[in-house]
Amino acid sequence: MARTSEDPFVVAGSGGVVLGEARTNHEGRRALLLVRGIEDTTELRALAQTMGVSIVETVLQTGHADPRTYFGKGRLEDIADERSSTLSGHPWEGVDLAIVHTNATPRQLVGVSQALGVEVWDRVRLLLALFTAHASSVEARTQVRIAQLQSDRTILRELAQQQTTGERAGYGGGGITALQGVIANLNRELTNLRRRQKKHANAQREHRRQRVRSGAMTVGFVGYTNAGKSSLFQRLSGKSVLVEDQLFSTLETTVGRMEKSPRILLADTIGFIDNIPNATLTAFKATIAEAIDADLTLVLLDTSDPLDEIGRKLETTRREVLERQEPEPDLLEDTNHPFVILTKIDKVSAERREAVAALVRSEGFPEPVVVSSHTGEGVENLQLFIREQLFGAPVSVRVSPPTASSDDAIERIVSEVYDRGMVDDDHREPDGTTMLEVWLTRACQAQLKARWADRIDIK
Ligand SMILES: Nc1nc2c(ncn2[C@@H]2O[C@H](COP(=O)(O)OP(=O)(O)OP(=O)(O)O)[C@@H](O)[C@H]2O)c(=O)[nH]1
Ligand SMILES: [Mg+2]
Repeated sequence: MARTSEDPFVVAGSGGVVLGEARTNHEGRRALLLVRGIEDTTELRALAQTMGVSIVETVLQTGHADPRTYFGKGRLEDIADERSSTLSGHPWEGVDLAIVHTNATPRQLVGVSQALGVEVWDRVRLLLALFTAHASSVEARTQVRIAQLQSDRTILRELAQQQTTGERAGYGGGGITALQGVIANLNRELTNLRRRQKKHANAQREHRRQRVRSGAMTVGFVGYTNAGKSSLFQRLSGKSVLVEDQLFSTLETTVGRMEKSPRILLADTIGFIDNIPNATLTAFKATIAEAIDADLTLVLLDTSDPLDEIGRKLETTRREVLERQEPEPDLLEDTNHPFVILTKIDKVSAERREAVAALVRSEGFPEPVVVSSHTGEGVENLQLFIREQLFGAPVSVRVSPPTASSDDAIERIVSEVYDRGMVDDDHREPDGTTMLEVWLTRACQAQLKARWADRIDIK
């Protein structure tokens, strides 16, 4: 079926509003980038590049953004004329997408699309298209679709509004009734997706509870996208996950055990980026919760980024972590203070590491831990750091032979210690007395002491 510029497909980008299908591959598309005023477009370009979309030209317009069309109607008409009259070989040949360098209002998206006659993305719709392209698990697909539908709905409502006020002629021949039908379908789909997501979140929460009951501790890796979270996760857990030099490779949470530390679970998750509207973020809440409501949250920063970018990313990450931390009294004993890990240190000089560490300290964080997932430098130190944060220093446990009042076999008590902590050293004396070096939480220490008061000694 041919689509006209009245069709919400054109406005709503990859949303698949009507048919429930989403375009996931944008590789090879050609786009114009519309920029209002002097702005740093590096990040948006990186996002476009990650999707294989080439920006053939940046069109600049000075002054403040126009509330209806971002660029102003006259200027957009000029651009539309130039696009429709391009001859073969012109850089604009094959352009079927315009990206506006802002988080646009629905009104602006509709306005620009109408004037140019091509699909229009703003920063948020670009991100949504990217998420849709990268979502591989059911969990990720569900949350991305929710975010996309929410965004589409704002545009459809804008179209409906324009029709009722007579600003705009009928929609695809069906007018306002057709549009309302589309919105109603969309609402139904949203309700179903939310129900599915909630079920999943509940299941995750139950898993977490079980883990806590079994004496496991969780370490969450959070940070800006491309900070090196999945690489470090892989290095520490030995579990294979997707690592790529692109933004938002990871969209879901993966949990794995830290090698040689069976009681410690690591959680790799989706990264952060500046300025995503709350509605979009809410869709990802359940996924990130796993890493943020962990016993220990590690904020990863790419040491090879420019200093001012590191400062900005640290600020974004801190805000996200604080805003999302949900106190769950049945899960957490203590508040969870984030620590900073500086990644990719193989890429920078020693002076540079120090400069970044100084910046982190000046932001009020404790001394950062430095690490390279590629060379392995600092990995052992980080493992030790994680253990110390979760368990405190290892303790010496002495288990003595049975007495008149307590007749449990030594082996019975020793195996309980093994169950609850991580044993580094195990030494047995001829009479069976056993000396253990163990990483044990304070709570576990107290429980063991209470149960075998005269048989167990912990220092
Ligand atoms: N030189 C160097 N590169 C690294 C290191 N760790 C990660 N990288 C590279 O950085 C890029 C991003 O790494 P990922 O581990 O995918 O980063 P992420 O934080 O999981 O990224 P998203 O999931 O996309 O948010 C990849 O190209 C990695 O190879 C490191 O220690 N040294
Ligand atoms: Mg990742």
